[in-house]
Amino acid sequence: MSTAEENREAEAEAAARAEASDPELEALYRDIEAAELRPLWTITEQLLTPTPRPRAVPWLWRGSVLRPLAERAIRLVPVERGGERRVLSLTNPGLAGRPYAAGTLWGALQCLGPRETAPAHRHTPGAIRFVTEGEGVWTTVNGDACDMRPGDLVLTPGGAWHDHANGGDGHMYWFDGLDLPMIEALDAIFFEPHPELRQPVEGAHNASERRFAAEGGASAATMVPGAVRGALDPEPSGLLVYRWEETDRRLTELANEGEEPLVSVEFTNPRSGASVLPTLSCGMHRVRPGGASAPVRRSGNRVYVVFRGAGHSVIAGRRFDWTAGDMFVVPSWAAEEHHATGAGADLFSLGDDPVLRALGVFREETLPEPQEITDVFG
Ligand code: GTQ
Ligand code: FE2
Repeated sequence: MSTAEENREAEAEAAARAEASDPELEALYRDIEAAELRPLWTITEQLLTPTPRPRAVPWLWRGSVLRPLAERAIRLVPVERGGERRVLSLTNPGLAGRPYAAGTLWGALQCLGPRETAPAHRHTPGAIRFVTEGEGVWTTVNGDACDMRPGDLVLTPGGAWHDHANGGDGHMYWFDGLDLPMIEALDAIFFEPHPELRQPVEGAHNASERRFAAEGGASAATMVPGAVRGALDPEPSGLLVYRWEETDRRLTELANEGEEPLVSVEFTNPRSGASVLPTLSCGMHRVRPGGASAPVRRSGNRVYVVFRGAGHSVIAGRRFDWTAGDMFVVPSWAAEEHHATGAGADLFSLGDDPVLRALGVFREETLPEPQEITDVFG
């Protein structure tokens, strides 16, 4: 340390001592606090951090833990009376018990047993469903019954009536993603139960899908390579279901075009090209075996669901090994890179970036070097 630095430090210490022992100054701080005020100069470093400091931590929930717990809940907890929705919410240990995957995102595993119905209701938070396992369930959205199969994405936009009905004899499991914490932060939560357990279904199932096909919906309009960057739309997508066959086809095409270790599509509102909901983006990522995706970090939170395959991700220097059925969260500004083994892997992602992009605060950067792994999760 130079003499100048030593002097400066000594001066600062002396000033702090003087402040601490100045009765007039102490009285000022007491009176400020008593008046329900806070002096910015004592808290500015906590508030205006150089980069985002999310309280949520990188975390992973294993399907091998989630799935048996959901199965036990199917056996023990009724869903129709009192039970409402049988949902296990991903609860990030950094969030002091709040039931959120990240500060802005709700993520959960929902399940239904044979012939069960999760009662109809509507709320201001918007939701997406990504099916992981099972068949026979449809989600009815404003009278349109959307059949759900593994790999399908189903939207229940904010304000839309929705219920989930299992018409079959099997168990069904899917990932729920909601903007609930965002809408809560905006003090804008409204919820309303429907007078009936199931809302009436108008006509044949999958009306939005047929309407979109009849309008000549080119498959290109339902997803774009990479991510939606520009278009903003306060309206959610009118197309309520995105089929796995189409997603798989687009990913296969993209993977065949090049050699990149990771190819991505984002699901889009076919009318505007914007993200599927005004608050939420959904994507699907195919990780080639052997390679490693470029290390990137972004502002905004993401939740991933491993749909197919196995591999690991390095998140903020920590290695998270995963396999199909696992779910993990990448909090804002944590660096992430993905590796797949075997035949490669498909990762579904949920993000809050449409909101950040709309407000002009989204940032993304690629790091020059792969991350050093300092720790292994779990
Ligand atoms: O299925 O309607 O995970 O309202 C959280 C809130 C699912 C749903 C969740 C919900 C739902
Ligand atoms: Fe709901």
